[in-house]
Amino acid sequence: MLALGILSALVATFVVGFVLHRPPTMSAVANPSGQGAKIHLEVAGSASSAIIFPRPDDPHPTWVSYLPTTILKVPANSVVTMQLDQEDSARGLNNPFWSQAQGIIGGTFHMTYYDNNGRPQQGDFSALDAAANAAHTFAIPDLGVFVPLEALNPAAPAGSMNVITFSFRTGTPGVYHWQCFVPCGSGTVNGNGGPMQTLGYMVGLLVVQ
Ligand SMILES: [Cu+2]
Repeated sequence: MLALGILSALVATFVVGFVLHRPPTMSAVANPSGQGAKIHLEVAGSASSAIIFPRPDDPHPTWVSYLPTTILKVPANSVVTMQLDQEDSARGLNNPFWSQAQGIIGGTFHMTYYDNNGRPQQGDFSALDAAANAAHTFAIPDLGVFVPLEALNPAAPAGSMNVITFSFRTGTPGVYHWQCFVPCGSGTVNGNGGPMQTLGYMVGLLVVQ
């Protein structure tokens, strides 16, 4: 009986810990600078060493990651503003088509970044200057939203981030898949495994309600 009890406890722990494991859900907050809701995420080269929302106990501490989570709850029929603090280096897009922003209000994203001399700059952009400079993308295919995220310039001071902001409109309630389109899963087949297929890293859900 004791052995059976222990076995049952181990199985239950496994099921809860691995099979049912899901990243937490983060709800959008009221946008402090205007209408609608806002989501603030960090994009890091490894989950454990992120600057703002590090996950030191992450089961995959070296995986590229959107942090703190990739399950995002936003209101229906409203404007959602995203702020993405991007600190990863260049990985490059396989398809240069994705270096063009699509589906965002006004057609442009605002970005603070660092030039080749390590000086801070900012501007509004509709695309990256080169597909090779993409670190990741934020894409919600069913909403037509595609935003390339510029890599941090190697000349930037240590601990810097590009801050990328843009807005899009949600429609009817539903659960929409979102993901990165840069094959950034280092060490997996064509870079498309691992974090590219796992909720909480380069794949997420947009819960519109
Ligand atoms: Cu990515």
